[in-house]
Amino acid sequence: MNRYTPEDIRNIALSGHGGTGKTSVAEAVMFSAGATNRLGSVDEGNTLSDYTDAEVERKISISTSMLHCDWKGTKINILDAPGYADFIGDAKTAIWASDIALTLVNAASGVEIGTDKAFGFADEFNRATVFLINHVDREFADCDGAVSAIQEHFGNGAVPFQIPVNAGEGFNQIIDVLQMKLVTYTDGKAEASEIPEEWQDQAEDLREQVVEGAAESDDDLIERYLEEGELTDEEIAQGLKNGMGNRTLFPIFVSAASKNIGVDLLLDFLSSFAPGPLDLPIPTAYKEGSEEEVALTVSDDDPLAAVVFKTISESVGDLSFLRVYSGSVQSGDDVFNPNRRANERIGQIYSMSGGKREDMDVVGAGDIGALIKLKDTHTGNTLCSRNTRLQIQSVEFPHPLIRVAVEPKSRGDEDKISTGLQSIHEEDPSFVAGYDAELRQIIAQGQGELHLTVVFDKLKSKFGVDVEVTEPRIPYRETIQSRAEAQYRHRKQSGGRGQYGEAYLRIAPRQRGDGFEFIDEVVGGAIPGKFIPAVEKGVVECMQRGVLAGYPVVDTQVTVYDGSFHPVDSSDMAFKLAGSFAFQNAFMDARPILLEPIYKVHVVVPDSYMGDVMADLNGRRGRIQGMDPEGNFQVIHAEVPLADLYKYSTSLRSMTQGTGDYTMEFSHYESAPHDVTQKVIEASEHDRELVEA
Ligand SMILES: Nc1nc2c(ncn2[C@@H]2O[C@H](COP(=O)(O)OP(=O)(O)OP(=O)(O)O)[C@@H](O)[C@H]2O)c(=O)[nH]1
Ligand SMILES: [Mg+2]
Repeated sequence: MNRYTPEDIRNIALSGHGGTGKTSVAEAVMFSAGATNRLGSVDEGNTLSDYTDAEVERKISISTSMLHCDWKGTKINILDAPGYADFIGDAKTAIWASDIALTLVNAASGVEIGTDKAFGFADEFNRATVFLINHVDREFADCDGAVSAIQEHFGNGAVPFQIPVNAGEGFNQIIDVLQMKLVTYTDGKAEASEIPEEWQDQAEDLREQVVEGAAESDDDLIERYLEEGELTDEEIAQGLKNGMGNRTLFPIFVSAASKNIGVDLLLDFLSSFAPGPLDLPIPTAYKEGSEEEVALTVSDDDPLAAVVFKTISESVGDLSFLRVYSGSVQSGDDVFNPNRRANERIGQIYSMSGGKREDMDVVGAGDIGALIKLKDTHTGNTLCSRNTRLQIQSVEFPHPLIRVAVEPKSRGDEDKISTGLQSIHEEDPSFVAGYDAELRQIIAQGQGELHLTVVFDKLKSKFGVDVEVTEPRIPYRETIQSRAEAQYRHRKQSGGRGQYGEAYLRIAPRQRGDGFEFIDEVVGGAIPGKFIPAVEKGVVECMQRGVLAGYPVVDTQVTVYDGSFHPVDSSDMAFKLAGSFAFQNAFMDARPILLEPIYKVHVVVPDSYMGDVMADLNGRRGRIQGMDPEGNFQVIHAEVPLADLYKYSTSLRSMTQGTGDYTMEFSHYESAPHDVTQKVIEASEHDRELVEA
């Protein structure tokens, strides 16, 4: 395979809302470039990119696929990311690892939550955004509406570079204003001709906007443009690249990807005008273990600096997708992984076309490739040269939105399940799992139910563990509302040495979040000083076990103020028991209550769904804190008890037909209503009976 220099590489992440046509674009690109001789379709389940069984079955993308082809001498690397919210982690890392976020917009639906997310990620990582309005051949396609929505959301830097002449059914003509020509598609062939008279004015107007957009990328250019009223082709090209690179210009293209209309024009543009690895800022690298920045240059001759942005399991073993920023890697190289402090030996390298692999000799600066069977390298890790140890900051993975409890269906799989879950987390950090000692459950957390289903399928196929999924317990807390006093004497006389210890305790509520405080007010040696820590230990153990329903007691002040001892029979053990039981007695007299965790929830929905979403939040005992309009969306801020958020992502998505999105974070604890408390107490009694039986 021929080697490409960095200026001849374009790294493109296909991004945007679910179902906008990303995989269809990837297929059309590969077909147009002659990298495949059949235009596959998502509906028939035969695309290069959606090749896994789960994707074919569901007709959606689940995991980022990597594809590559040659377009007139430029190497096009494509990362076809999933659009569904459950797989947002992959969408984020694909944009992180690319230079251009090609963000698809459905001509009939306009800007959606997924568009916003893709734009936000590109902004975060300083990547170029190019919009592609797809589905232009749909009956209800409204390209003007989509352009306005894009401009309303993302500003006037978004400029149409094309006019769809006959949008809607039968769509087959595009005016390209950069080259000022009309392209007509018939039976898979594209033919260029003069722009018809009636479109001339509009095309010229648009061209002016495009040139203006190019000029505005740079002070010198804008000056020249204002003076001369025109720019040379080279200046336009430079201006376009700069404008996209510094995110002042966001070109808008049109297509009907499933019919392979428009994709060739897009490729011409991206290969000739869009920024490549040399034109965009390289992520900051730090000297290993320090905050000292290391400047990288995009050159094969420099020491290696690369990141693993994705890990997939294939029949041959795990493949790590690598983006090289500086230097190069080849098979047999010894490299270093600073995140794991591990050396790695590079084995075979592949270039991918969805599920198909081809051997690749070397991944040079600016390029992307797949490494096989690295020993100890996971998603987000840096690989660098052993001599110049540096680390590139990894992306922050999205916080989980859904939590469930899992247990293996067959006994004896406990070890396998934790190894499996850990390994899946390392491949996909947007999935998190671990044993929660307080809840005594393995809690698995992800971005949505489908995400978790995919994870559990993988757990079964790769690690041989079948799991049962249940609703997780809620980490309630117990506390008191008033002061109380109690005493307990522990005394035992059975044969040999006896046991004796007595403690008097006073307990009082503290402010929420102030925690536990222990005060020793014993005077005159009623309890000898050496036994006081045992009393405290007894109290603490009882608090951890909980009194009301088995949840930890918080925000309580405990004062030991009196007691008695026996010169021979007293011991740490006896005072621990005295402390523990005295606390338990006092607690029940101090108007105990259950506290429940409350989460801050921010829901983003289109205006039209706002009423339904608010009503649903009310039904979940949510308190609406406020609302902010954001374009056509409303952001609803609410506080909702965690107990009522189980599978909220699923409800929200079905309630809003996939257009709603939310984030949640722990806020505080507050007292649970009586009926909830009663239910929790009953459940804990039931559990206790089961354990005792
Ligand atoms: N009519 C029409 N249908 C299209 C076009 N592009 C894609 N489709 C259809 O739209 C559906 C979704 O297309 P995909 O290519 O899977 O969309 P995607 O953005 O990759 O979807 P996810 O990866 O799951 O987010 C499929 O049924 C495609 O055949 C288009 O331009 N016109
Ligand atoms: Mg797809």
